Amino acid sequence: MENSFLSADETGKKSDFISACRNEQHSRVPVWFMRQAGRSLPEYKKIRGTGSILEAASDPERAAEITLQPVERYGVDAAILFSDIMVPVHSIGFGIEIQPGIGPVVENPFESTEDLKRLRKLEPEIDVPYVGETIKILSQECPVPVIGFAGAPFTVASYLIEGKPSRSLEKTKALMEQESEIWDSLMNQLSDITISSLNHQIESGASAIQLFDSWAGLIEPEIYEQKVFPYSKRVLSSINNSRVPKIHFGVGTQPILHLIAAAGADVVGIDSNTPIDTARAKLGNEIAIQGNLDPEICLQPIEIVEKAVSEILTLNNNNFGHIFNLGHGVLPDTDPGVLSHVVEMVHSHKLPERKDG
Ligand code: 1CP
Repeated sequence: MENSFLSADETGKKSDFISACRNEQHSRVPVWFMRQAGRSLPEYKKIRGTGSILEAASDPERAAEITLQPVERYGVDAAILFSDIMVPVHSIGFGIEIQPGIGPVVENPFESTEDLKRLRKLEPEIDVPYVGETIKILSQECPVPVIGFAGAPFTVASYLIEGKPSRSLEKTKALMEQESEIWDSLMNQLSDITISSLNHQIESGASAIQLFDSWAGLIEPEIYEQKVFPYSKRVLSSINNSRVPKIHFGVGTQPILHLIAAAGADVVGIDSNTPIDTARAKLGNEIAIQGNLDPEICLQPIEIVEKAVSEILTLNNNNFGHIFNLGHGVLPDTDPGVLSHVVEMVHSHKLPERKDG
């Protein structure tokens, strides 16, 4: 299926989000929030059901409705598919559960060569047909572009190896440094799975994709460059449709920002510790930037939120290549009213006409 949100010049169907991804002229700063779906919204809790998020995500009608909820509530400029980065590896039977309040838990974590046999190629139409079906429903019903996504091979590998959420990533670091061959095979297999998953989402109608390498900033820059970067680069360069913008995001990536861009991103997602002007000084003005309001600030009094939003808009200096977002995902205790207010504030900031045409 053709995705319908190409740039204004291509279809006449205008999207500020797609224009900003391409650093093209538009009048209003686009905004969406990572983890905007399925978090604190009362309407989500109502239809979420009691099973695992993996069950809710595998029901296309319900997953499409959850994806649309933040679009309707906040008026954001993009929707992100309701799914999870662990869906592809779960679907091929690696033995993953997503436990409420914890996150992905692996019954038998990845340890040795033997475990490579538990991975295989992803056949999206057979393994995750519901992802395609959800996006097809959204192509009809969603008024704004739908962002498909995947976890980058490194971040997914870290969950498979650690077995549960971890911020020290000790086992992952040990494997990548001491078992080079196993690491390469694991990363190659995960890259293939990620590529199939993203291309399937694009073929089903996703208008942009985001590669989440959430924990890329937890390893040393030199190690990132040798052991992680080549695989993310392969993933991003294997996207079949060159017109679909590619967003590449991680937390704590300031020291490796040039590599996050060089992996093949059209948009670099930055966290809240990397001021936009610092990111631009490193990356230049051609590449678009997404971010970066601190999600913790959204728990503060509204005046503090307003000040932080204005500061980001000021630092952006009316650059067209900016998509307003948080520096990481929406925190579960966030008042939805605060996010609606952020959207109003961002939208009320008008961009001037581009002088260079
Ligand atoms: O807006 C959305 O919520 C869209 C759907 C979405 C996305 C984009 C979910 C649903 N998960 C994700 C991506 C995801 N999942 C990432 C990348 C983004 C990020 O860095 O936050 C990561 C690291 C995960 C793994 C994961 N799944 C965690 C984090 C664990 C950790 O290490 O801290 C958690 C808590 C989950 C469960 C999950 N995924 C999604 C939801 C709504 C939930 C909560 C559980 C539930 O409601 O049952």
